[in-house]
Amino acid sequence: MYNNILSEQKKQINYITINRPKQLNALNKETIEELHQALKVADENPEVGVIILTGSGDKAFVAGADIKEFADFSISQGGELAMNGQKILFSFIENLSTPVIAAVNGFALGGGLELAMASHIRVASSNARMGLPEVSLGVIPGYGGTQRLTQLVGKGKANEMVFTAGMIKAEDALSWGLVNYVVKPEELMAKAEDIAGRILKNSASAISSAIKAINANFEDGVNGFEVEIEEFGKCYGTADFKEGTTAFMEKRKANFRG
Ligand code: CO8
Repeated sequence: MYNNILSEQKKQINYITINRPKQLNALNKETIEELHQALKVADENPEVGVIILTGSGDKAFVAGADIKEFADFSISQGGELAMNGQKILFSFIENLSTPVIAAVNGFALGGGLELAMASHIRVASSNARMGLPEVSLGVIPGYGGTQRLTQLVGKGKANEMVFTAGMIKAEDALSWGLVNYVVKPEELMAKAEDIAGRILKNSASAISSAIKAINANFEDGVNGFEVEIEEFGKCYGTADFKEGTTAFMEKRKANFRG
């Protein structure tokens, strides 16, 4: 069905793997479109509670946008590239109602790090290397990197990472707050699944509301507190709210996904 990615569902987790190992999983146009499609399908499937995104092979999560494909673009094509990519993949992921965990299994560079940063949670293997090398190519990060890196690590560290175009090690990414956990490569998927399992115990509709409220903090001209109030109110109309509160009164575990 897809040429550049694999999408597989086990229990309530949808695994999406970028599968161009010979190109270190670089994101060409077709891969971006396929990722959009697979994420949309997973998000709309009520059987899916968490999406785990990773790269094929043991070397790279994603080594960036496919440089070979974009090297001769004009100004307008460059702008369009960034705008379309942000719309169909990077902002799209951030605003999905299903949580996305990026399992960063190696190089996450340029568009690859931007993909991990657009995901809701990041776990990295100890061999992962992260960076935004765009200025070494004469461009800047165009898939939301200047914004999301600054949100995650603060302006000073973001400036350093973007201006130097350098790579940082997984341990540094952890201490900077760029990733949530660093584990041995062989433990990466288990760690992502452990987080997924803890998410899956909870109300999918409440998590979807939480994503909207948290994201609202970063939207221009939007009052996040107001979005929180609105989403909080909406929860009262859900079956999950009834189940969660009833289970508490009955001193049993809530069964949200039965
Ligand atoms: N795009 C296309 N192909 C890639 C990319 C990429 N981003 N990264 C790696 N590859 C390919 C290599 O060309 C090579 O292919 P081949 O065997 O046909 O020559 C294959 O993957 C294996 O790579 P290497 O032999 O280089 O592997 P190494 O282990 O020696 O090095 C590195 C690994 C350090 C990750 C190295 O591959 C590298 O530096 N890659 C590029 C990283 C990069 O700069 N990424 C950011 C891209 S820019 C971006 O994402 C924003 C969009 C900018 C638009 C482009 C403007 C020109």
